[in-house]
Amino acid sequence: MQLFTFFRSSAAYRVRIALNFKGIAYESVPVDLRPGEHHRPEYLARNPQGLVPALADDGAVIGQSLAIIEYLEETHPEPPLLPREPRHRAQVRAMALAIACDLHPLNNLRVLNYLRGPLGQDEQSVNAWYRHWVGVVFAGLETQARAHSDGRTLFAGCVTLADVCLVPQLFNARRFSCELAPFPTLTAVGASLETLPAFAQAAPAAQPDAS
Ligand SMILES: N[C@@H](CCC(=O)N[C@@H](CS)C(=O)NCC(=O)O)C(=O)O
Repeated sequence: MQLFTFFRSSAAYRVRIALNFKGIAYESVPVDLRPGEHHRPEYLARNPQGLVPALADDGAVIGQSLAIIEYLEETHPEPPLLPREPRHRAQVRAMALAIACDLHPLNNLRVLNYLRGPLGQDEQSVNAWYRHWVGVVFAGLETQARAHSDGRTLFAGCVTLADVCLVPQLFNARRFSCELAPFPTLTAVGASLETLPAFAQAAPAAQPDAS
């Protein structure tokens, strides 16, 4: 398998955690977002959406981190990233999707660049936008986490898809100096998860393209 990745990409970070957790060997192919390598024709031929990550496996290329992780879950079911019970799976997916669908797209690089460029917003306004959406989504997630977490993971002491989404989003929030004190459950769970090898080895600073 080849993972098209950028060390600081939180969506790629999710997939790196999932690959490590399941013990799947892969080759890391860096796509540097800073000079816009994701807009180059050779990358667009692989992922027409022009975003990282993308996973190449056996001749197929898959985009969208959650689609990739679901694919890994189906092809490599052990250890699982979703609980067995349908209701529990739905609760885990609900927390993961709050991050991946409601929060992350609002704060993505191309959205921030559109605020900075065509909409003429200064850095202070862009940061206010960023922190606002982190605060809104994390507030709901903190309440969900209090209902389901044992303090070590988001759901019942098992590492799940929700944890895979949480840790990269906490990394992003810290990079943008977001206020995290109102979210003690999320930060405690994040600190606990970061000690696990699958998470530590997926961290941006541990990647070959980190700079
Ligand atoms: N929903 C997509 C989001 C992918 C995404 O937004 N990737 C970011 C990096 S975290 C990216 O490639 N950004 C490039 C840009 O915005 O120009 C997924 O989960 O894979």
